[in-house]
Amino acid sequence: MALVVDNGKSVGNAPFDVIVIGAGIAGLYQLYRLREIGLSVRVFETGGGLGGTWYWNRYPGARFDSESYTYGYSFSEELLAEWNWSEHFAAQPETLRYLNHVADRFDLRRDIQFDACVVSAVFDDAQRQWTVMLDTGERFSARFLVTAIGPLSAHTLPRIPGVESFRGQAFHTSRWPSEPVDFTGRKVAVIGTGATGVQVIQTIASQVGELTVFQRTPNWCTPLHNRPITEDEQRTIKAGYPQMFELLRRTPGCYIHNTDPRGTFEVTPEEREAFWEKLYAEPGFSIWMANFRDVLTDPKANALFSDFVARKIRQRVKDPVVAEMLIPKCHGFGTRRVPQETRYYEAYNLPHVRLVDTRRTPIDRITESGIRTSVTDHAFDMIVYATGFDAVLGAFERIEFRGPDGSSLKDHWREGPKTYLGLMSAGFPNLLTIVGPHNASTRCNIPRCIEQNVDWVAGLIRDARDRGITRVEATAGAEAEWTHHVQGLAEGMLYAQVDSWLTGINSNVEGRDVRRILQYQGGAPAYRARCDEVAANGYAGMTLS
Ligand code: NA7
Repeated sequence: MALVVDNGKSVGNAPFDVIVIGAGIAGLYQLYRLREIGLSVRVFETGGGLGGTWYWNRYPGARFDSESYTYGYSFSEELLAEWNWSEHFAAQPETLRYLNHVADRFDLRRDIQFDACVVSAVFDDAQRQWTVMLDTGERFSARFLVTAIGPLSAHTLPRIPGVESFRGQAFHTSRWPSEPVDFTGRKVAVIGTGATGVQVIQTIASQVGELTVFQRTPNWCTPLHNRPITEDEQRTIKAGYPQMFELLRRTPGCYIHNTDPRGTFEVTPEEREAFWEKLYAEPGFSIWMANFRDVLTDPKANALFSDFVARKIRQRVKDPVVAEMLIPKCHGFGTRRVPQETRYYEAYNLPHVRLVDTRRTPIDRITESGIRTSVTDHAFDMIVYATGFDAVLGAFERIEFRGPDGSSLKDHWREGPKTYLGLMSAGFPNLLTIVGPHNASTRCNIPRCIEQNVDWVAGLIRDARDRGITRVEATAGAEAEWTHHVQGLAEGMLYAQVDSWLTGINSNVEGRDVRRILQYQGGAPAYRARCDEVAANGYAGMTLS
């Protein structure tokens, strides 16, 4: 095999057409599509197995909030026909089995290199190719580089002194061990009450000896209403796939739920209450996605609905002091990610479950034996860090991307991401950032937006190959226009006025204290239309040579 030579030094085997970073849902499907058009592809995956999110997040209680059958890949009728989801909202082991099944069925593994962590990627303009370096020092080159690194993959431990000093067991939820963890009789602390913390807490509460939850900010959690899929439902789901995917193409977030066209104050108080009761009894995200059209934009509508959910929390939590601690006071419903729960609030009615408000009694440090707050020392056998991710940007910053003039992507995005279609950045040719910032995918039933991103990127690379084009790059003007457009779409949205990972805030990471517009808020149909228009117009906004 020919060697690529760089300044007289061998840098690896013959270049691939495309290198993909990440073997999660996006990377697997990108590999499938690129191989289908006859390209040589190598996927590098940090994990020891495939699945991305579903490989790493194997903590107790991890499961979908999207209906299972809306989440699976849609590209293969045979796959849709043969796979039976067992529950309306499948748990992590089933999803990981599904992704492994997909990889085997389409023979994807042979192009994936596991335990391969990419640390840098440098573009050589003379060769018109990227060279990526792994943490082992090995280097590989390709004409195109596709990042499929996920918006929630760079996990973060809390910036609290003493994290390394704890002598008991400690796990971040996104680095959960593969062997079973026994909670029986143990004193367990959970730090964090986001979507992950909620799933962990409700699952382990009945297994532990004692559970202490350290909550900094409560979230508005609503019932998931999960249940098994019956045989009749299975048949109906499979027969209805074409219509369902058609519906998902029309809704803003590619969920089966669509915004109610009515305004909150256009109906009588009785109608409103009945509608909200109905939503509260419905499965999944309908309460967030199919609510009145103004609940996420009009502060008065939002406050009224937040009051409704607060009443539910008060009804479900026996101790009124604890109930008040669990009701968010500094942000309205749906302005942060809504955790979906199953008897989460009832967990706080158990005698061995305690809630600590870390705003009132901050965590001073982690000690050898547990957690020291401003008022006392708590002893634990185990600490679970459900402290989340350096969302959207973190995974990009953990790899050093350098364009042809040596400038880094991190510097280019220092004041916030600058992209074209959330898929490219000016100054970084042949780099395609699927599911990256400013892309519809981070506000989406993610596999649906992943499929759109991947198909678009595969189309671009195929067209480039067919036309003998070896370099594609977003223009600075197109990047500025798209970035401005994305920022404008977020104006007036209540979520943009609140701290959370959706706005890029993370107290555990230096510099993540300024809110950023990270997501495209125009809805997946408009995003898809714009991407299609760009392609149809000969990749307007890009230079191709
Ligand atoms: P999230 O939603 O970012 O939640 C992290 C939680 O950890 C949240 O409650 C944080 O409180 C808390 N946290 C983080 N750092 C600290 C420190 N230093 N001290 C106390 N508490 C802390 O991550 P998840 O994993 O739950 O969910 C991420 C997404 O994955 C989720 O939205 C789904 O889409 C899938 P805070 O709210 O910042 O006050």
